[in-house]
Amino acid sequence: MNNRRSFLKIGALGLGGLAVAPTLMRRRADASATFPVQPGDSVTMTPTYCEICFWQCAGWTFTKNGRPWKIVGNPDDRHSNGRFCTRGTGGMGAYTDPDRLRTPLLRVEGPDGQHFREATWEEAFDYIAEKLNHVRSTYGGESLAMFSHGNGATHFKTLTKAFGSANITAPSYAQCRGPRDDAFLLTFGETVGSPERTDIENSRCLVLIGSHIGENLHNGQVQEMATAIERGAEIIVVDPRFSVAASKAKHWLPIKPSTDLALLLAWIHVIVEEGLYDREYVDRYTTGFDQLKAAVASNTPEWAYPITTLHPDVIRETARTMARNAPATLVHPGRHVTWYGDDTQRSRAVAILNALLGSWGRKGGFYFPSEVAFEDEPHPPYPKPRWTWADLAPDAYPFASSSIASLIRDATADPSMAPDKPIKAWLVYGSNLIYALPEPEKTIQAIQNLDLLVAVDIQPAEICGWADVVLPECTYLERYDDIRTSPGRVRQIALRAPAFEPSFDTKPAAWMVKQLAPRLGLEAWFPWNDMEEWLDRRLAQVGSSLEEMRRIGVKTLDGEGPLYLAEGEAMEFNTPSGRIELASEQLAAAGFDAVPRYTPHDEPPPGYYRLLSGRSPAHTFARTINNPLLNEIQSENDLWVNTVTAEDWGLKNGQEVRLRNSAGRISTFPIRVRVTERIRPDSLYMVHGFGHTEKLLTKAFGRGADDNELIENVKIDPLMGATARRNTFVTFEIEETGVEAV
Ligand SMILES: Nc1nc2c(c(=O)[nH]1)N[C@H]1C(S)=C(S)[C@@H](COP(=O)(O)OP(=O)(O)OC[C@H]3O[C@@H](n4cnc5c(=O)[nH]c(N)nc54)[C@H](O)[C@@H]3O)O[C@H]1N2
Ligand SMILES: Nc1nc2c(c(=O)[nH]1)N[C@H]1C(S)=C(S)[C@@H](COP(=O)(O)OP(=O)(O)OC[C@H]3O[C@@H](n4cnc5c(=O)[nH]c(N)nc54)[C@H](O)[C@@H]3O)O[C@H]1N2
Ligand code: SF4
Ligand SMILES: [Mo]
Repeated sequence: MNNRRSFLKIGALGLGGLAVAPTLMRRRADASATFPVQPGDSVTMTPTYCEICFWQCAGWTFTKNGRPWKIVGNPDDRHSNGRFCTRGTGGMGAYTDPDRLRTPLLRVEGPDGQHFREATWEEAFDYIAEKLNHVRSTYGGESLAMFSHGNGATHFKTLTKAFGSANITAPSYAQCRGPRDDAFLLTFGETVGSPERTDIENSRCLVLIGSHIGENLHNGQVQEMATAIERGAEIIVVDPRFSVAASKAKHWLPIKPSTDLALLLAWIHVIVEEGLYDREYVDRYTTGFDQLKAAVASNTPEWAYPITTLHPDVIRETARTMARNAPATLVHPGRHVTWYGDDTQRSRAVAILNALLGSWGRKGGFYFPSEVAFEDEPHPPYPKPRWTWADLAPDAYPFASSSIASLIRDATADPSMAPDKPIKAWLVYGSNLIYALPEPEKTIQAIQNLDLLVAVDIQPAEICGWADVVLPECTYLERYDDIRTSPGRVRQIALRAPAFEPSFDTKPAAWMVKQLAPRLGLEAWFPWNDMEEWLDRRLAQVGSSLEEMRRIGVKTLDGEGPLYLAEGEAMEFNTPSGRIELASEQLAAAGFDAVPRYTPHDEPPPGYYRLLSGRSPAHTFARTINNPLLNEIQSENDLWVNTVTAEDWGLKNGQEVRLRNSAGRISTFPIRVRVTERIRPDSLYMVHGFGHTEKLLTKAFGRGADDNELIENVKIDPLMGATARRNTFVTFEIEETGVEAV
């Protein structure tokens, strides 16, 4: 207990906004017993940006006498404002975890079947090169697919393109924010990006539809929400569960899950019918208003009531609250939006609602971000692939703006989908596909069809167990990576530099790629010796240098654009009409609804409940469960069960149950029940990422349950191919007591 407290306390000190200059650091340290630096201690601080999630906060890694000490936010950084979240503060645990991968591993055939043996890097690279060269000469370079998540993948992506493949993908599109991005592209001609261009801190009314900010701990966003609340913003939360965000809200709308589109259409109806929309904005910037008005004419709050279970008075009152605060009303677009299969259309409704309120390009709504872009070093042109992922299902998903990881997986699993486009090798960098893609049995089936699976990871994640070759990467605290350039209110760059030498026999991805490239005849694409040289040249493009960035960590460059539209400013949107498209001709032309239309989703069979999932503030997906610092805060997930449901089943708080989905699949591990009023009786909830099956993850193995193995009835968004995962219906397996439902 004590340990846990003192760990959080270091984080809390980070929250105070630590001075970055070493001298100031020391002065503070001397003045305060909470910084136990003794005279003669040697303290180093090295800039980094966090890899524990994809918000990429910039901070400083501190060592004391050569030992890991702490990580704190960089006050100059607009992602963190000098404060790291719980997970980022616990990032040191990724470095100290004794369960880390230590050396390359090769799958070999022995007398007792297959096993891994430790290999040298030379052996690993030679093996990979032999297999990849064979794939290229037999099938073509296109037959390599790369899955990645994380900035460390930069050079592996270059390698994949140079090899002749455009099949580069990530679960952050079709399993995460793809539908939102495509809906905003269709409506405004631009995506909301990451970090989102949401002007939360200036919002006077913030509407969160399932976005559980506060548990979803994207740092700057949480801080902005706290600021907005302090300034008196009205918060409206739509969630079947009383989330942390709901506890800060003026209105909590405990919607029946899967019916949000009906609520959105009813809100649009009220705003249109009561004339509450921003007329001048709608006239100046939008098209399709009349079509929208006609389409939502029957979507009254009374119509939405039996669908959503939300009272018409509440729907009207919240719509008027939004209008009263507009344009500083932000209907948050969400991030993880792959829910029910009509997710792009639901996100379209969110975009349309924002357009009616005039919040796009307005203070307190969506600002216009600025970004830094680096030129690549001169290199030979990439070979032009004869086919890409888009050709795997040429007639499907016409609005997919990015590659669909699940489609590439499915085509690998079922080569008859595209017999002349075989996928024969996977390079998986920093993505535990067994947990990130739904229907893991399909992922495993796909893997059976491969000539080669290479997994690059820092820990023995489940995907490694399926690999032919496992390449152990050193953690983000032990390496350089590409410069962080993500968009924001200002043009900022951040450096990640190593605070430690790589542990064991681990190496950075950049080094791996440099060794592999010549074995594949691709060295011309990597005209540098090491990352220091590469970064220094890259930084010169913006008048900086590695030396400067090592000193300051974060740099704000000139040249940011205006954040908001000026009064009456003309603007051409990047849509076919050049305007914000309330009705979308593009969608109509492709046979889809020009204005979103509600259609009901599947209902749980009797005795079953809808399984919902989300985030814990202490963890990121499946990747941090084994981190010793974060595992100490939370080592397993629990199952939220409404009091009434618990009574029906005779369930007690803390009791262990397994779950069975409607296809009969039973969870591998049991999960503890949390009896609570904070969730609707028709739903259950758990945090994603637990229930690990890999024994080498000693702290994560068998703790809690894995939502992903239970996901069934996956619906694919016909517009862009996202895999919706909330049509999963589960019931309780109570072996221990044999209690039956009453
Ligand atoms: N069932 C279900 N599926 C989901 C989600 C869900 O909520 N439920 N969420 C979806 C969403 S929103 C997203 S964005 C995706 C996330 O999908 P992923 O990012 O693929 O998530 P993880 O399963 O955490 O896998 C990350 C892997 O990267 C490894 N790793 C960590 N640091 C490093 C590093 O520095 N270098 C290398 N080489 N590897 C590293 C970790 O050990 C881990 O194996 O998942 C999606 N899938
Ligand atoms: N701590 C932490 N923070 C994270 C991450 C992490 O792993 N850990 N991951 C980051 C990433 S990549 C992403 S994409 C985001 C994901 O975070 P978000 O985009 O905020 O959330 P979701 O996972 O889509 O939604 C979870 C919430 O939706 C509610 N919900 C479930 N069904 C419905 C429904 O039908 N209607 C409505 N209105 N609500 C519903 C759930 O009760 C839950 O509160 O989080 C980011 N932040
Ligand atoms: S939000 Fe937290 S985990 Fe994510 S990058 Fe920032 S500090 Fe790291
Ligand atoms: Mo995500």
